[in-house]
This record gives sequence, C-alpha cells and structure tokens, in this order.
Amino acid sequence: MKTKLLASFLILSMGNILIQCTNNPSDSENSPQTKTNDFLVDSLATPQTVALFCNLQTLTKDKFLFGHQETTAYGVGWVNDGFGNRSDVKDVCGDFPAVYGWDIGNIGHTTNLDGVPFSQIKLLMKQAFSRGGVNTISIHLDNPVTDGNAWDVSTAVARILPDSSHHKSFVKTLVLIAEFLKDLKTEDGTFVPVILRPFHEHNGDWFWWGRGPASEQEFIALWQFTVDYFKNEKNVHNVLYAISPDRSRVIQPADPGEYLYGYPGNNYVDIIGLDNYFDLGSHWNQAPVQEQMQSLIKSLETVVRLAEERNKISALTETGLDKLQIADWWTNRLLAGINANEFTRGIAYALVWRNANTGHFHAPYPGQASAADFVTFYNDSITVFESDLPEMYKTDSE
Ligand code: BMA
Repeated sequence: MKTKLLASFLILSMGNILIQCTNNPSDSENSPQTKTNDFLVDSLATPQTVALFCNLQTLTKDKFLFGHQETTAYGVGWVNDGFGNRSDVKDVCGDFPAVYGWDIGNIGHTTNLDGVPFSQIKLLMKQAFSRGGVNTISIHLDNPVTDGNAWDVSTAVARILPDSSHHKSFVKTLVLIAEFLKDLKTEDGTFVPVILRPFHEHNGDWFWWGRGPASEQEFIALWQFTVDYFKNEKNVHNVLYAISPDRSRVIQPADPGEYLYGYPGNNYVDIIGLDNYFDLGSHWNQAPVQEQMQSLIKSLETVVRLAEERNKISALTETGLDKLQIADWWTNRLLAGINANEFTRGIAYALVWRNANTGHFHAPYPGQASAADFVTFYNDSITVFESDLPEMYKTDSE
C-alpha cells in the first residue's frame, strides 16, 4: 500500500443540494431546488456523481488513477475466478486498479461482445464501487441498421436520427442501455456513478458512428440526442459523459482543433478523453521512439489544456501495448509520458485495454515480460491504485 492521497480540495454546499466545485462560478439564482449542480452535463446528477467529478478534477492534478478493462471478469488463462476478487493486475502488484472499464456492446443479449454476462458486469461494477473504485463503460454497439457489429460501417447514423427509418428501433436500444445504467444500484438505493464513453474513437473510420461512415454533423446530432434522451426522457442521473477521439487520426498532436472534431459542445461533455495507443509502441506507428514520446506528451498536454479551459476533466480513456513486448513499457513509455510535466500530469486517469488471452492482453500477468516494470510503475508516487484511493464519492461538505 502506498500513501493515501490527501483531500486537498474544498467543496461548498450551496443551499440544500447544489454542490459546487471550487473553481466554478455560482449560478444559484437560476438553480431550482431540484438542480444539484450547474457545471455537469446533467444538472440533476446524483450527489455521488457530482462528487466523483469534483474529486477526479481536484485530487488527480499531479497523480492519475490506473485503470484496466474488465479486470475482475477475466484475465490471461482464467475466467470469473474468485467472483470479482481476482485480476491480473492484482496477481502482479497485489492491488486492484482504481478504474474499472466495462463494455456493454451486444446489449439486449445475455453476454457482452466478449462473453461476459451482463448480470455479472452489474455485480462486478457494484463490487468495484463498494471498494471505492471508479467505473467506466464503453459501448461497441452493433450497427442498428444492419445488425452487424460495431465495425460494420454501412450507413447508419443518418437512418437512426429522429424522423428517420430506424429511429424507433435505435431508441429501443437506448432504453436497454438506460435500464442497465439505472440498474446499477446498491442495496441502500445509491446509484453507482458511471463514466459513460459512448461512440468512442469517432474521428476514426472503423466504427459506424465514425468519421466517413457518418458526417460530423450527424455524429454531433447522434451524441446530443443520446445524452438528452438518457437524462431527460429516461431520468438517468448517475452518468458523467466522456468523449474520446483517437490519436492515430490526429495529424498534428499539438493542434487543439483536431481533438474537437465532432465535439458536441460543452453542455454535452464532462470528460475530454483521448484513446492513444499510437504513440506508445503501436505497430501502426513507424516513428522513432523519441518522436512517439514527443507526440504522446503533446497529445496529453493538448487534451489537458482543452479540458481545463472548459472546466472539464481530461483522461487517457484507452491506451496500452498489445502483448507488452517492451519490458520497460510501463515506466519508460506510459509513466514517462504522463509524468513529463505539470500539464501531462493533469490527466485524471489512464485505462489499459483488456486481457483476453496470451495473444491479446494489455496488463501483465505473473511471469509476463513487463511484470517487474509494472511493479515499479505501481510503486511510483503518481500512480493511484485501489489502496491509494481517497473517498471519491463524498465531498467535504457531506
Ligand atoms: C477490441 C478487442 C476485441 C474486443 C473489443 C471490445 O479492442 O479487444 O477483441 O471484442 O475491443 O472489447
């Protein structure tokens, strides 16, 4: 266990329920009693959801939470072993990650697209919450027009927007997602806060909602409709909304405008994320290591600045090196990039992708080539794992 983070933040309680992060202007005159905040996408977000945002924003200024996709559901060589008490990350460093990634692609079926039962995902999410961890959900959503998978780039967005041929069936899928989110409730009735990351990597051309298969305006309309539908029609109030462009389709990593392709507006985004495998040894990137590191640093600086200017959070919403054949990847690539300067350290969390099998994994397992380096990464003072987590769901005023 490492030193716990100190709660170096101040949350003001405005009237009965309006919670305000320190650096936000007060808007109490326009705040009806039902409003809990005036800075999130959802002004009715639950107190725990508001607290999660405020704590991520203030507590991670010079640290970052480490995350791993589906970490307690399966790992290399095991599935659902120990009912949520096992994770390859824990097998290697003795601690759970602070952030738990999940995917609800294939919603409406029994299991998600990687074979994890939805009922189990819910249990594992509640368990992560009870441990003080942070849950985030991506959705590799099937093509709603063809029923092909997320990578079926047949025209879809134009056909699912309001007044289009497949709108009604798309809304049925949104209802299933909303029900899933609202089902994330503890025994005492507390909704588990979730960082929802729908329609990810939208500046790439590989998903049906991406650039090319859909126009920028169509994407923005899809995002706005989805968010409005969840919060206004389905009363989903346990969500922070994260957008996550992919670095591989950014030509100039220091150009802020490139990350704003398809940006649906400040009222529709809480977290400005970045999916960046590209600068971290991806086989798609032939640039020399030093150049990759410079680009990684620029990309992080840019999203951190974009988020700070908008009073949002930034995060490395997906990263990793598949098969981890660079033994010092954790310290000399990922940590070196995030720890480069005060801006890069500003990201709230970094999540590595899943551990499916020995041919597809992004966290080490015992005996794997990068395992020793991962322990060094774990012991570094700026990485936050479960045992380092401060209380993320409460504020000083509670
Ligand atoms: C991809 C791969 C796939 C997986 C999908 C959704 O990056 O890991 O094997 O099905 O994500 O988790």
